[in-house]
Amino acid sequence: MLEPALFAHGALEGGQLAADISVLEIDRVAQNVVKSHLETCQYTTEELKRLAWTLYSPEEVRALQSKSCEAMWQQCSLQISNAIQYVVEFAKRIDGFMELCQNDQIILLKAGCLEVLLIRMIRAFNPLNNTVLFEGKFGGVQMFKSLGCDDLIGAIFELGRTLCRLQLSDEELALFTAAVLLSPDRPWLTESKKVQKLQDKIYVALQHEIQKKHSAEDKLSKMISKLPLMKTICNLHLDKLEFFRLLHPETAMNFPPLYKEVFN
Ligand code: CLR
Repeated sequence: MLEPALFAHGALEGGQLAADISVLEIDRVAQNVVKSHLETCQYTTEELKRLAWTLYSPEEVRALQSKSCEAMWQQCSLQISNAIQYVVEFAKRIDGFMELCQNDQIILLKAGCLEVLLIRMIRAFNPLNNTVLFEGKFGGVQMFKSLGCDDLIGAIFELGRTLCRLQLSDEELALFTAAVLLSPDRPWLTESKKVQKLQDKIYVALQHEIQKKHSAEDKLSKMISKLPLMKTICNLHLDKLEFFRLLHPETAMNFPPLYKEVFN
């Protein structure tokens, strides 16, 4: 469903679309997207490298596990909310995004920001010991036990592992997240043609970037093949949130405003 029109029309193979967009323009797109990503990625690669082996101790993990479900949801929504702010800033810096009507900007961000976060997660994910960065330290799935969402957490970690296997560079990550954000098939878009044009250019730039090292067709299709799992995770998250709201309306009311707005 999220498969770019590029593939559907065979434009990538034929070079038809690539020919319409000049090399210069593609370079400009790539530079802008990569710069925007690096400016808004929350943690530098060096910072993450340094943190990678800062693990929660077993006692700290136990402390997290014995928190109430409400307290843990509150903590997670705060972290997610902080991370979303950087994704919003990323979107704003992508050439063309601010030229879309405000309605479409909001639709794209609401629909795409969790997917972008899940892709960005690989920077803060250590596949060697299956841990993720949470509030300054790395920990495994057990950390999130008190949420009572083992299936959701399991799916997020599984995605982390499979995405890490692709060994995406920051450039590839930047362009992939931009392409996901600029998905023309989000419901209720008013100018999806404009979004499509932006996404096409980004996918061509991504293909160029991958080609520097690999066979682009192969890696790009592997990247795109992870989109359905991301969609599943987003829907599962919404289900869990809805259920949580029913059980704990007061806590849900006090979730960070940005988290509420995006997942209302
Ligand atoms: C993703 C990449 C961002 C920084 C960041 C911030 C918050 C992290 C998130 C990353 C990864 C997923 C994460 C989240 C906080 C809670 C969430 C660890 C590293 C876990 C999977 C729990 C989700 C619980 C839901 C029920 C809300 O640049």
